[in-house]
Amino acid sequence: MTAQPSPNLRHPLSDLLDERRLPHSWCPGCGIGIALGAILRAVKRRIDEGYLTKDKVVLITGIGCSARAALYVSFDSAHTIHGRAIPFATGVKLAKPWLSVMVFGGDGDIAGIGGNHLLHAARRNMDLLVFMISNLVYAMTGGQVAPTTPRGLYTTTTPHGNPERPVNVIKLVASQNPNYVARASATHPPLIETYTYKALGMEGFRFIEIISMCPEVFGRHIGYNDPVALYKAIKSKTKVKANPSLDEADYDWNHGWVLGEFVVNENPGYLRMIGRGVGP
Ligand SMILES: Cc1ncc(C[n+]2csc(CCOP(=O)(O)OP(=O)(O)O)c2C)c(N)n1
Repeated sequence: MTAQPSPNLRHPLSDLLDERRLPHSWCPGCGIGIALGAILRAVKRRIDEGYLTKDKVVLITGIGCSARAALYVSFDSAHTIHGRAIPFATGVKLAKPWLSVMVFGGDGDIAGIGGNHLLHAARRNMDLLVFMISNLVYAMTGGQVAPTTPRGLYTTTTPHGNPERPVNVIKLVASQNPNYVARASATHPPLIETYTYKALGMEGFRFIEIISMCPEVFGRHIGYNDPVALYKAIKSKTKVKANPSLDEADYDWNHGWVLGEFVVNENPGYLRMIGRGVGP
């Protein structure tokens, strides 16, 4: 007989999850749930400490595997249009400045189709916390090459290897000098939690890239048939650095990614600049 869980046993994040929606749709070995879990732990800490209340937290997403996160949280959220999460979130923040507005999306969503919005939200130092899940492909639609796919890698649409240089989104966002630009990885959940906790306490535009594993439509194309092998490969290619320079944000598949905080500023956010209050 299989042991049944005690009815009194609750998931530590149950207060923030809409358990009616579970199980979620992410594949075994996917990094998106790991990232969302770490982010929610940071939100929970801020709530438990009295800095935030659940009714003042909002999660806006576009479309894609990552964007499905909006369905699984039990606080206010909106699952909007591919690439347009940042403009929706900007509208929410301008209409209700007291809300703490987060955006969560894939690299195709945030840096591909939504790349223009990303640039201008960063330029404005708009009071948003944006998470970009870099699983290095357009996952939901079958693993097409994304703007972040490292050069040379095989994807559904680059059967001879990706000939293009990827966009370095850390440098792109940092060029607009917003308040926070950091890179973490789903292979390092405590780092995601630490950066999120810190960013939740700041104003202005805050951007956290999270390198993530997509075993199903990324890993398989480059020879990792086992999700654990892809996880270990990405873990071995990521290293945490204190105060890295922006040039250290460059990456390729062989040398991997430097994780760390690339930009930390305390400039006034957009809401303060236009005299609409400060808000978290
Ligand atoms: C305007 C528009 N273009 C294209 C699509 C098709 N589409 C849906 S999900 C998706 C890929 C999403 O990839 P990404 O944003 O990287 O997120 P992931 O699935 O990898 O988490 C695409 C191209 C769409 N829904 N809307």
